[in-house]
Amino acid sequence: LQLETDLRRALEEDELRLFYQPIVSLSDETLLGYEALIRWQHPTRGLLPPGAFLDAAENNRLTSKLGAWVLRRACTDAAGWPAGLRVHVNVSARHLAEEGFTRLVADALDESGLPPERLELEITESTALFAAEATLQAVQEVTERGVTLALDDFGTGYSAITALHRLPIHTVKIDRSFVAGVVREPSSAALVQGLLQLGQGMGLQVIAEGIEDLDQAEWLRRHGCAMAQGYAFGRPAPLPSRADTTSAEV
Ligand code: G
Ligand code: G
Ligand code: MN
Ligand code: NA
Repeated sequence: LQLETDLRRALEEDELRLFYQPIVSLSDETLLGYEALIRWQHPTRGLLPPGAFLDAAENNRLTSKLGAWVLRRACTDAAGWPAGLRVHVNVSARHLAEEGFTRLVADALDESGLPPERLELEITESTALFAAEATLQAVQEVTERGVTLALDDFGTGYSAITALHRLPIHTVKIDRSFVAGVVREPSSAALVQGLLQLGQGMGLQVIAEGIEDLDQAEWLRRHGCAMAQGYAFGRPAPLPSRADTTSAEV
């Protein structure tokens, strides 16, 4: 497949980039950390979003190569940030179930010097569906080290509750498709309130995703959501210089 070949070359030629999107505290808008989001700086097609190439990597050994690159780069970048800031890294279900995954996380942390408590791995609900023994074992091993797990796109899958039940989840990220309507659609509002209660009732951290305006931010704050992410607080962007990240403002 052409895309696969190109992607292998992109890894070798250092064409992949990590963009970072701020995660903030809703009460005072202080910066808590960043989610790493992959991009491909393609030599002829320009900057490509993950949707344009991640699927090509999902069916073969590229998954682990790409995942390893992301983890190493994100940990190295985050090790240079002020000590309070955490980094969120998206991990595919397939990669998590692979044999070397735990070792890779340990190596990425050791090589970068990033304390494990500053790394959060984002998995999707479907990961719980494939929760094979290998997945559960990997999750156990990394969380024992102090790395935390976030359940991404919370509420969109068929297995949200199963995921919460089976995996040691630390954070849930309420999907932006629900957040979008909180101010104007009673059904979205009810859904988000339910997800907030579920998360809080289980003692989890809750992040609302896809906050695009201040009305949404205010609604979520009023309904007890502590953390948020979205264009209202910052778009995914190349890593700010160290000088920029020494300020806690966003
Ligand atoms: O950045 P953007 O909103 O276009 O991301 C689209 C999707 O790609 C999101 O679901 C996000 O979780 C996923 N994604 C982004 N970066 C990575 C990555 O490094 N690894 C994996 N597995 N998924 C990623
Ligand atoms: O699935 P995941 O949550 O990892 O995907 C994050 C994706 O959401 C990224 O592609 C990012 O660019 C996008 N995103 C982040 N904030 C917003 C937002 O406020 N509005 C919209 N429409 N997309 C967002
Ligand atoms: Mn994510
Ligand atoms: Na999401």
